Amino acid sequence: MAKKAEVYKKRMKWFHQARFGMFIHWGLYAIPGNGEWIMYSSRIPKDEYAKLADQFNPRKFDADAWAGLAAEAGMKYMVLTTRHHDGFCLFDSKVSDFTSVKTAAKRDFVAEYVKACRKAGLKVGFYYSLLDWRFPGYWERAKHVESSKAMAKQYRDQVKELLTNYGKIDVLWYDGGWVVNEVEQYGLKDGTDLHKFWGSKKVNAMARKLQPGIIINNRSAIDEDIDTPEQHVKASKAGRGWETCMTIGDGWGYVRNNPNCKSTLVLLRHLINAAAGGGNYLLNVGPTPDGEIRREETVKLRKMGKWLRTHGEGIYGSQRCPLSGAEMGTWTRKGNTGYFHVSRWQGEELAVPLIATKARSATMLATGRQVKVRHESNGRLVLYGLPRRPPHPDVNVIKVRFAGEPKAIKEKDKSAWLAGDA
Ligand code: FHN
Repeated sequence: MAKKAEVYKKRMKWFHQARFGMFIHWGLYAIPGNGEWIMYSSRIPKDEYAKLADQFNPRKFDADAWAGLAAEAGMKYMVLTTRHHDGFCLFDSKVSDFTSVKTAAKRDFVAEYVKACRKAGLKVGFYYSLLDWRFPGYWERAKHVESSKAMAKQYRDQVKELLTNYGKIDVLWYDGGWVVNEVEQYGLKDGTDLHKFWGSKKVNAMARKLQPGIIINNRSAIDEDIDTPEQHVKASKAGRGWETCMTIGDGWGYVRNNPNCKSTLVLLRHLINAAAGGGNYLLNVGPTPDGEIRREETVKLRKMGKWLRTHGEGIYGSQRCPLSGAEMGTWTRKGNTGYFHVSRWQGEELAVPLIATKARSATMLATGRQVKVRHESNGRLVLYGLPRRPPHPDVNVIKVRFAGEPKAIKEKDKSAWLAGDA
């Protein structure tokens, strides 16, 4: 057991340090411009949808520009949809003609992406959908048994191609490891045996043999290395890696009219909350049919990168922190140092309750200037001598050096604070 835990800890080391990655959903679905589910949502017949491959020739695709933006945003790894549910591959495959190499583009976008990631010093992640909507056996297994088997075989063959043909790969990001009506069609109560249909235990063992340090997510019907909450931040149990994935606007793939974009502050809060729980934030972009990342996404990612250059100390490699900042902010930790990420700036003084560990000193990360500290009854830590106006418009970080690992006070008598003698 100890050996397995040691191997896992070593595998996860860079991931915990990284904290922040770029998710990229890009493929034929960018052409209609209403997200990556368009083929199913509009029930576009397979042959009609396949004609999009004749138009897919993105002249502005520049993998170095994508990787450059990710690095500028402070991201440390990237995950690209090598093949989504529509079955179209952005890589060369011996088991499919529905690829960007064998159609209009005549390019292996995955190869260009991998080269650019490495050139930018980023870790390389592959998203791969086990399911493929083009197989009738995905929808009606009983009626199309051979088709469902062929779909599972395609998965096994293509993961082998992806992990053999492109050098060192750091993350295998599975998706679509579910099936339709799993109880009726497979007699499965909760999908726990679904890995038998896919053969994912054997595939993942092969993946680890081909790529010894690879991190595999929990979406091939096996838990593997990391949990993957989607569009919300939810920390896994201590010791278990996890990564929340989110979009900036509506849809993962390109959505031409996309008014519902999150603010930079909201995106930063998600990153901070993930770091506070010891997890990562995989933030998605959906490039245009021509291969460009939209301005709405670029602007926000650049702002996040600028913030991280001054405030990233409390994010990269941060640990879980038991301190509560209530609605004022969020704590992360590194050893005996706490980082209080404040997005509601009160002014020259700020009092944070229920802190058991004595604070020795504090500084503002944005300015490097000292902040005065005072402990009061019921563990109230008063931070004062702060600038009246927030140095950064979105989130400001107060770095607090504690006398030991910061611990929280558990309120025994919920009324004690009223008299100030908790
Ligand atoms: O169906 C996919 C969806 O298109 C998208 O790829 C997300 C990203 O995690 N995963 C699935 C929905 O959970």
